[in-house]
Amino acid sequence: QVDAPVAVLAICGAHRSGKSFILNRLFLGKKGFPVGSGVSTCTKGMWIWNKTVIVKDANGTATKFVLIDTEGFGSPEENHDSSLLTLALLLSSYFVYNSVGAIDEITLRQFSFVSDVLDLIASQKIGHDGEIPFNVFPSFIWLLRDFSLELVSSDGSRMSASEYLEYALSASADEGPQSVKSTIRKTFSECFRERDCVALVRPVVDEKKLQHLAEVEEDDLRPQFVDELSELRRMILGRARAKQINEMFVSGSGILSLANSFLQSLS
Ligand SMILES: Nc1nc2c(ncn2[C@@H]2O[C@H](COP(=O)(O)OP(=O)(O)OP(=O)(O)O)[C@@H](O)[C@H]2O)c(=O)[nH]1
Ligand SMILES: [Mg+2]
Repeated sequence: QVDAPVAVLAICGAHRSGKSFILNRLFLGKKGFPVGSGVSTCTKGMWIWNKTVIVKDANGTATKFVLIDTEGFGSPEENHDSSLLTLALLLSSYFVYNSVGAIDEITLRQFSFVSDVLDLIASQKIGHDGEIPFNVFPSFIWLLRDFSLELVSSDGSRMSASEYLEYALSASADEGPQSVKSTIRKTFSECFRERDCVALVRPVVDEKKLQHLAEVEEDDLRPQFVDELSELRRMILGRARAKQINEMFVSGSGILSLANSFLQSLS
């Protein structure tokens, strides 16, 4: 029913890593997508919040968001990781990738299939002459959770979280240009030209509260976490743009049609 252009924000990443919790705290308050405290997968498949959420930035500019929460990757239960990641990437205009701790090679390999998605898009000739339009892929933010390492390089100089992401993406000298690692890094750089990284500390210290964060009041969260959350919100609003396909803005019903056609292609 939404006629206006909408920004579509999707979150993906490891299962049981606080994806639903962070989406709620960013946009929906204490109530929102279900957050689970046990070991079994909480979010199944893909959930779209049933209202658009209007968020105003510091200048009062309002953006309408459609929020998408997804099932976590690497669940010991059913596994639809690459289909979910593909669908979330194609539907969103802003993509949040959630992982716990440092960026490592195993997590980066999660993106190796993105090059296959690129080939698929090229073969479907979504862009002119099979060229992939820039805005097919969303703005990207890598969210590091429970991050407690010092952000300093080997020569001791400080770096931002985004510089850390670039460092993790830079290929080392002994990697050949055709190696899997190099391909992932190249594809990553080509697809996500607008990319950032934000590190968040543990929201609380107490283990019991950590298991039931959905019930924890904002005042009981660590001040550093609250500050980092505000910075994250500011960053998202600064980068969020309405979803476009081939220069056309997509409305609410357009998102549904897109979801349908992507699902058919994936099937
Ligand atoms: N250590 C830690 N725990 C968190 C954090 N955020 C949420 N949690 C806890 O992690 C558990 C899972 O939170 P969810 O938001 O349901 O995680 P999820 O990634 O959506 O889980 P799935 O939907 O099952 O993939 C809950 O017990 C939360 O209280 C965090 O930043 N750090
Ligand atoms: Mg969840």
